[in-house]
Amino acid sequence: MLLLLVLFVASTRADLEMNFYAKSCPKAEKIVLDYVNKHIPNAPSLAAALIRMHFHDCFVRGCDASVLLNVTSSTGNQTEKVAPPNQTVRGYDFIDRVKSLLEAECPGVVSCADIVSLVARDAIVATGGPFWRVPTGRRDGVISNASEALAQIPAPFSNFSTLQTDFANKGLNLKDLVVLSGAHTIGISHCTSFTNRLYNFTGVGDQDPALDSEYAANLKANKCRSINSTTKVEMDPGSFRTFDLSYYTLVLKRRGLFESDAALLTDSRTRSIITGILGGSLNNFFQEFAASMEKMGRIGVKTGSAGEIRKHCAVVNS
Ligand code: HEM
Ligand SMILES: *[C@@H]1O[C@H](CO)[C@@H](O)[C@H](O)[C@H]1NC(C)=O
Ligand SMILES: *[C@@H]1O[C@H](CO)[C@@H](O)[C@H](O)[C@H]1NC(C)=O
Ligand SMILES: *[C@@H]1O[C@H](CO)[C@@H](O)[C@H](O)[C@H]1NC(C)=O
Ligand SMILES: *[C@@H]1O[C@H](CO)[C@@H](O)[C@H](O)[C@H]1NC(C)=O
Ligand SMILES: *[C@@H]1O[C@H](CO)[C@@H](O)[C@H](O)[C@H]1NC(C)=O
Ligand SMILES: *[C@@H]1O[C@H](CO)[C@@H](O)[C@H](O)[C@H]1NC(C)=O
Ligand SMILES: CC(=O)N[C@H]1CO[C@H](CO)[C@@H](O)[C@@H]1O
Repeated sequence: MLLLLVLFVASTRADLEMNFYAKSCPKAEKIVLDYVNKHIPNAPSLAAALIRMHFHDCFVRGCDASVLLNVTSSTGNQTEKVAPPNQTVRGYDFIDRVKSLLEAECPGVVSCADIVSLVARDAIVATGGPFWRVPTGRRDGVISNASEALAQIPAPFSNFSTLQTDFANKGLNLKDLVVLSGAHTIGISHCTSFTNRLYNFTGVGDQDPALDSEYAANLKANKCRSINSTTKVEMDPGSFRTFDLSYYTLVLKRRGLFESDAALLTDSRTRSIITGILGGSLNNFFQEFAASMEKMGRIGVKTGSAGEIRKHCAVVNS
């Protein structure tokens, strides 16, 4: 009895572990890695989309693949996918294709939440970025709620105190905030995510004084010609495919695209983390990034017998 109880407690409160699928699906991680290595080199911009998907997943109900759930017409539930922060998330079909390979190998064993975590890491590595450890054993959630995504995923117009609180609510500190924001060294943004800074910052047709005026003028003259421009821009122009330190250099030059990037300069602690990263080496940044990503990947995870292993990543099992 006691043994059973201990086993029960252990199984419901289990932690993530390295190579969780070693016995249940030994080839799982290799299948993910091979698929990523085969396809990401042809579509390198997806690496940015996939790490962002992982971030958005973890910030709402923990890393439980709730970001992947479709709106269900029967319940009419508005899922995380349709919340404004997610409208620009891409890569859902990439996850679905990895899932079908894993379902063919070991049906009902590998969670969509682990797939999102593994794919994000492998895709960043495949494009020359940092490696981080991805312990596995996450299970999939059964709830996805658009209003929670809107409330819990930081917005591009978030100020320092909002960012600090949003991250602290997920167990992440100021160093994690600065280090993880460094992911903006790759990828693109739609102009609409920041055109208020160019055209109407306080509602009187003004520009954000925290944004370098030359940079603003350039954006207004080229890619982001109106407040409703749907064009996309590189967040780290010139090296948007390279995972390097240039995001931080831009932020210090007041050329971070979002108010959330600029906000990192408004607090002396985060500012000195930035100068520290720039003063150190890229290797140090990669190590810090790895540590913060592993931490992010553990946010609110469901393990043991919590949640389920979805059959299709876009729908809860029936
Ligand atoms: C600190 C709070 C953050 C805010 C406010 C924020 C906001 C945004 C916004 C508004 C975009 C552009 C979306 C678009 O218009 O297409 C974006 C893109 C991106 N974000 Fe963040 N982000 C934050 C943190 C993070 C973190 C923690 C990561 C990953 C570790 C991340 C990774 C990315 C990447 C890679 C892109 C480019 C996506 C692509 O190319 O499709 N961001 N972010
Ligand atoms: C949809 O909403 C119902 C009622 O609030 C809830 O029980 C169910 O878990 C929700 N489904 C998802 C996928 O969030
Ligand atoms: C979604 O979350 C909001 C805010 O927590 C809550 O008020 C609402 O009832 C939830 N919706 C569903 C369908 O559960
Ligand atoms: C930051 O933004 C929040 C939410 O919009 C607001 O309540 C708060 O006053 C702002 N803080 C500062 C210091 O501007
Ligand atoms: C600027 O913002 C103000 C207040 O939100 C709004 O009334 C005005 O129409 C906006 N101007 C433009 C050009 O969008
Ligand atoms: C965007 O704004 C410009 C200038 O205000 C306007 O002429 C144009 O019709 C708008 N486009 C859309 C798609 O709303
Ligand atoms: C989920 O929705 C997308 C479109 O938003 C659709 O292509 C896909 O087939 C749906 N998946 C499932 C399993 O219903
Ligand atoms: C992938 C996905 O579901 N994207 C949706 C994001 O939200 C917009 C607006 O609600 C939808 O049109 C997209 O289909």
